[in-house]
Amino acid sequence: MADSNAGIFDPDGKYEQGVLQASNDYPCPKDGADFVYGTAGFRMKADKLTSVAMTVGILAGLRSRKLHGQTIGVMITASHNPAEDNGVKIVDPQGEMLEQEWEKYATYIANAKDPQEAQNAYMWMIKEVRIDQKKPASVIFARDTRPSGEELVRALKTGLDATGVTSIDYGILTTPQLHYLVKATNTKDTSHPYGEVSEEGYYKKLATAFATAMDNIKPAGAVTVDCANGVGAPKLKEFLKHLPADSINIRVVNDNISDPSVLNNDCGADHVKTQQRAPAGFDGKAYDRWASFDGDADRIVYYFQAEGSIFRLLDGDRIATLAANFLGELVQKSGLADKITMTVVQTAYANGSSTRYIEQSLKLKCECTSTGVKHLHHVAARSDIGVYFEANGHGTVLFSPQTLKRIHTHQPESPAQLEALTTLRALTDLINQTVGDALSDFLLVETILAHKEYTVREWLATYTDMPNKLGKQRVANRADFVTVPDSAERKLARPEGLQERIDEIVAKYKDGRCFVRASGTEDVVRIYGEAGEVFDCENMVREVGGEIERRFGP
Ligand code: NG1
Ligand code: ZN
Repeated sequence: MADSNAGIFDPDGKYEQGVLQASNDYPCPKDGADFVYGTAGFRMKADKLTSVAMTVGILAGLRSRKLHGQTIGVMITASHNPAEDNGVKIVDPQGEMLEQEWEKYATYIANAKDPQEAQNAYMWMIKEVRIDQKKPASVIFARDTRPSGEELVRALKTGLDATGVTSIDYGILTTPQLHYLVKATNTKDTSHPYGEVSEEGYYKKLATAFATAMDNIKPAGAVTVDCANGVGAPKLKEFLKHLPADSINIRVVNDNISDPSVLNNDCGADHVKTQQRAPAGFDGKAYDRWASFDGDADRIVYYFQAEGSIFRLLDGDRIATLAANFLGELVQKSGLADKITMTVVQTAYANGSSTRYIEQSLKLKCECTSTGVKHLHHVAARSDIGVYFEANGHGTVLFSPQTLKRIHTHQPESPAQLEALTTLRALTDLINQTVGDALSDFLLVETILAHKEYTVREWLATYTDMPNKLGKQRVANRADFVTVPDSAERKLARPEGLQERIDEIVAKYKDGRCFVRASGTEDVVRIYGEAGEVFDCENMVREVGGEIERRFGP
């Protein structure tokens, strides 16, 4: 598995030559694909991505050199997208997403049209970002189960080797496991090591925390997990080997990773959330608890069927509210209520009822950010405890360094305080601090349901979702749709006059809310609406969509 390249210095322009050679081996496609490093890194049809993977190797090495040799991660995955797609994304030293400033450098070097341009781009960056090529560079990488990952790894490795980067190939992992390893690697020799630097260490950390959190608690009954026929399946099974046999009653389905065509096909978190439908192979009886991971296991949603086969979704908003509620109780019961505050961070796609429940019932501060987890993560990191989730099931809970210290040094004044504090401490280890993690979030939800003795019925009853609809519309140019700064994408500044027209339409419907923004991952604009009644909601979204099609359609 491990493999390294000890070359460090470039006194004779060896790396510059390397870039030239690597770009010869992996030339940019002739049709001049316009590569953009977006919210999810580079993502497209896998066969268009080889040259990009090579340039990501070069860039990740530069990023590491710039950060004095701290280890950078590269993950090869296209998450919930179809099997023929793939993606490459860079992970910063604490396991967070690549700094925004560097996204444009990634885009710049990926679009170099020939080897000479690639070399020029490399040398320009050395100057522009002031990179000391004598500094060491270290990168670790992994991929999901997509067959195209093997070729992309070869391309990536070519970029790394060409520029003298020490690298380790971790083979097939979930996205959050790679994030974990990056943080664990960079904190290894510090006073706060994140965990053992191995896949095994990841399982051990979660298993120990889960066992502590569930000490003397009866598990919450049977649960079935749909793994989208992706990497989550083998990794969840591997994790289960680390738990005592009776600690969880679980069945793993959609676990076929040998046939790439079934990956994310009619199954997985994205399918369940967007289609509002159970996955292929669903055989649940009324009120059976099910969960779905996405293709790289960084998203999770829960769901069940109520009487009369009515499908009920427990999405990211539900996980956020459940987690915020439980963590709030633990903080209070531990005697820390006056020392630790909590914020919930959502996007405009969060159901309005969840926001009202957070503010009015849980009495917590709720913030709304632009779409994309890096925005949520950033805002959540400002709080003592920041709970953040996108409605689609990507999210986690962040504990600030001072909060972690408080939780770990607090002296309980009663056995009840000690009990709550022990669970709270375990949760700080159970919850992935780098990124949304389906496996870690799954264990968190299972822990909470067990503690609260909730079935899916009680969980759903905490509040009632507003009827909602997520529509999309193709337009001539989605770049024409620009949102008002600091509006968390809830209002359009352009095209001129459109927002006023949307406001007029929304005003016709009781408790209506509707906003439009350009998708960052698809060539469409998204139209999200909520209203007091289902048919009002449908009509409102249809009317707004019609208006956009008429005036701005392709
Ligand atoms: P876009 O296509 O920009 O709406 C989608 C999701 C985001 C996020 C990104 C990255 C919705 C409405 N949008 O973004 O939440 O997950 O993909 O994968 O779910
Ligand atoms: Zn994903």
